[in-house]
Amino acid sequence: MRDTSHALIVIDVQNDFCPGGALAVADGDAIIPRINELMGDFAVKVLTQDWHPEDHASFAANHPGAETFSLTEMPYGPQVLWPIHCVQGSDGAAFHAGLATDLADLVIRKGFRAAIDSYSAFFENDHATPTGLEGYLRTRGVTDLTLVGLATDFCVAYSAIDAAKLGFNVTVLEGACRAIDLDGSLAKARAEMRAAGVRLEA
Ligand code: VGL
Ligand code: ZN
Repeated sequence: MRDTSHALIVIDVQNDFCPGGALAVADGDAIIPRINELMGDFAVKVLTQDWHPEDHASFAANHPGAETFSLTEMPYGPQVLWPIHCVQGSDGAAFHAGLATDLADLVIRKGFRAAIDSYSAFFENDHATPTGLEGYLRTRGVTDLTLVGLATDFCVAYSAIDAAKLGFNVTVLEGACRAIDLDGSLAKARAEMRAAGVRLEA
């Protein structure tokens, strides 16, 4: 068991990101046994949950004429338009039934404001509005983070980069993550994580 300065952050292991879900990540559920094992190794365990209202601005369906997976410009910058996913209270937004959620200390929800997306567990996509996770971790004395979950190239990468910028020592276990890989997004995310000082391990 690692000491209390080291937290495991499990990103978005929800039905909609697993096979059969609305924004399924290939083999998204394959990481669950390893994540459950890791939860036993860490003193501090946090789960994140993508949690959108039906009128969320990241849904292509809320932009008449826009194609799913196209890019649009939001006041805070470019935004991918996604299929409707992780709607608050839906089965798709629930954690995968195989995930050992009972072991978690904290569940932090993100993406609940209609006008702004939140890939990162720390800041919404304006890179300014905090989720509160930084304060939680700092007040518990956490300095080191290990990140796992879905998807490597979006919510995991954004979270890892923000955490590194905030001064945490960050490791991403790529073997316990799976990617969407949209137009080279995985290669780009890996390069950006490395540049931010994130350690990438298997
Ligand atoms: C995610 C796209 C939209 C993720 C969440 O968890 O990586 N990706 N919402
Ligand atoms: Zn989302």
